[in-house]
Amino acid sequence: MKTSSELSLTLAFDLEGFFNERQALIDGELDRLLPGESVEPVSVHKAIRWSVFAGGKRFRPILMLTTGEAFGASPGVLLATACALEMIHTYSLIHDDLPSMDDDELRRGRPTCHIRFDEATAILAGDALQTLAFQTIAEESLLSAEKRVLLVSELGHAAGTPGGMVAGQARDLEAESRAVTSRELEGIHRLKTAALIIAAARCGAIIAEATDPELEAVGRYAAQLGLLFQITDDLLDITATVETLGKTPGKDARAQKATYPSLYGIETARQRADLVHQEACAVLKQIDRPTKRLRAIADFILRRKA
Ligand code: GRG
Repeated sequence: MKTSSELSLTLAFDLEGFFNERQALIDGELDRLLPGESVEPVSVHKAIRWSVFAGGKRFRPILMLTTGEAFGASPGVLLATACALEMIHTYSLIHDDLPSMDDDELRRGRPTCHIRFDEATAILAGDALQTLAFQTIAEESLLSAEKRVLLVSELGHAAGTPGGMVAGQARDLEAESRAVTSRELEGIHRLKTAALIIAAARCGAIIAEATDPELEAVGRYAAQLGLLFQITDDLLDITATVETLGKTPGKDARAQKATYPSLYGIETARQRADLVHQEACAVLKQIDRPTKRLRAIADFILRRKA
C-alpha cells in the first residue's frame, strides 16, 4: 500500500503528464486558429502570437478540458472553446499590462506586448483576440448551434460586465486609491479572476451535457478554485522571484494594493488558501463522476510556484 506522500507524488506525476499532453493539444489548435504572422496587418498578428505563445500555464483551457472529460466529452469537441478561453485570458493580460492599467513591462518572462510593439498595437491585439474567441465558438462545426449560443452567452457574461472580468477590473482600479474591506476584496476577485475560471469549468460541463445540478456543483467548485488561484497569486507576488514568476513580483505591495496577505498577513492568507482548497475538494465529493483530475488541479493550484 502506498503512503500518502507516495500517493501525492504519483498524482503529481500523472497530472504533469496530463498537463503537458493537453498543453500541446491547446497550443497546436491555437496555432491553427490564430492568423499567421505574414498575414496583413502583420504587426497585429505578430503581437497576438508574441503574447499567446509566451509560455502561459494554459490553466483555464486545461480546466475546461478536464471538466468536460470528467463529464464524458472527448477532447476534440472541447478544444475550440478551450482555445477561446485562452484567447480571452491573453487579451485580458495584454490590456491589464498597459500603462493606463497596471503598467507592466514583463509578462510570461518576456517584454509585455506594448513594450515589444507599441500601445496601439497592443490594444488592437487584445481587441482582436477577444473577437476571435467568440468567432471561434460561433464557427465550431463540431458543436450544435444551441450549444454554441449557450457557450457564447456563458463566456460573454464571464468576461464582461456587470457580472464578469471587466467589472472586476474596473472595481479593482477604482479601489486602488482607498481602503478595501475583506468582503469587497473577495467580491473583486470573484469577478476579476474567478468569473473566467468558473466559465472554463462550466463550458466543459455544458459541452458534455451535464445536468443542471452538476453544472451548479461544478460552478461552486470552480468558484473556490478561482479564489484559491487569487490567494496563491497574491502570496506569490510576495514570495516568488521574477525568474519563476515571469512577471515583476512585489508590485502589489509597492502600489499599496489590498491583497489577502496585506489584509490578513501571510500566515492567515496561507490558512485561508488551505480552507478554500478543502471547500473546493468537498464540492467535488458531491459530484458522482471521475473527479480525480479536478482534485489534482486544486492540489496543484494550492502548491503552485508560478
Ligand atoms: C483588462 C478587462 C481586463 C481584465 C484584466 C487578467 C486581469 C484582468 C488582471 C491581471 C491581474 C492579476 C494578477 C490577476 C490575478 C489572476 C490572474 C489573471 C493571473 C494571471 O493568470 P495566470 O497565472 O497567467 O494563469 P499565465 O501567464 O500562466 O496564463
